[in-house]
Amino acid sequence: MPVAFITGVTGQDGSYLSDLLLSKSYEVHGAVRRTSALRRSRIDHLYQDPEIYGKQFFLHYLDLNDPTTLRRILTKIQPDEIYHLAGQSHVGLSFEIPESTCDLTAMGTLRLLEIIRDLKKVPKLFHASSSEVFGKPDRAPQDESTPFRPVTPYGCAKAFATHMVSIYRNAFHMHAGNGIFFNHESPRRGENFVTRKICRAAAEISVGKRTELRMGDLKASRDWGDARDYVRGMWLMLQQDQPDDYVLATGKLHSVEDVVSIAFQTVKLDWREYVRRDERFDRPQEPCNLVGNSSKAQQRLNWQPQSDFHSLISEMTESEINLIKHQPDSSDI
Ligand code: G4F
Repeated sequence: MPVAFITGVTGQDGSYLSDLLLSKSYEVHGAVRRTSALRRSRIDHLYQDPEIYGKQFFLHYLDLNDPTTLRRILTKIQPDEIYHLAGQSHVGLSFEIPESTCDLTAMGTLRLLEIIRDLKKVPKLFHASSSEVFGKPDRAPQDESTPFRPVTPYGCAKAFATHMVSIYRNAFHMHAGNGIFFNHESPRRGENFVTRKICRAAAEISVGKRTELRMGDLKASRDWGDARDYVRGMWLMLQQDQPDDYVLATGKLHSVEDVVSIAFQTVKLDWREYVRRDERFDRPQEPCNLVGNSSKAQQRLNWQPQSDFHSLISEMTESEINLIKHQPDSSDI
């Protein structure tokens, strides 16, 4: 049974990756932060299954700024593969908390690399990098050879971590690779990311739970894919003989307005009646023209995005409607 260790296991990608690895008979260990608000809903189905939790799936309390604990856990479980997904992942928020964003995302990755380097059996490493490293790129679409020009604290922290992973791969011959992933969404997306925020609002407005949706820049555009395709890419990267960096993207740009329009269409409403512009959601600086070329992953990993943008946004909106239906009304409690 191969052993995998996942940082960020409670997030969207960590939860789908756990599902995937467990279906491939891995023993999966996940790192969870010890916070007062324990939100693990995305992995509840694994945690609450006595046939899985404690047998094939294990959780460990860990903070990425606590290297002694990290070293102890990794020495004990001796993973074959590490998937490093944890970090402060909200780009807008990185302008409010730049220092902790860099500590967790940039230095956290370097600390992990240092510990891995010293392990007796050096595991393979996947690092979740981001299209944010390209910032304002000088070409489109972007691929593995496009220079990094980040414009956000988050993008800068990811650029540092991405370079460090390549440096350790080359200097210490580690099987370490960066997945330079463009935006990827799903019903498990965090609630403060734009697609989930919109799909949830459309669903709530359609059942009369709220009356409007306040939004930042509707003209902003992104290359949005399906998270389930992207975690498959992570696994494929670590199954290669040679470690390398790969861009995963759909190659298609859509605007925030497109997301709004599909979500409201799904609930049969005209979005113009409900969506209001709110400059509080604007960022001091935005990347532009972020659209990826994933030819290398398509050729070498045989990776293809399988879901299309329209059905992804509709699925996310329908999932919100289901969640609302299954949430107990406060009068029932
Ligand atoms: O959904 P977002 O917050 O995602 P963003 O900033 O592109 O970052 C995500 O994708 C990156 C690339 O994979 C990851 F590295 C990162 O960790 C994260 O997963 O915003 C998307 C766009 C932005 O241009 C934003 O300004 O939507 C725009 N937007 C407009 N109104 C809004 C809003 N974003 C949010 N979150 N909320 C709004 O009201």
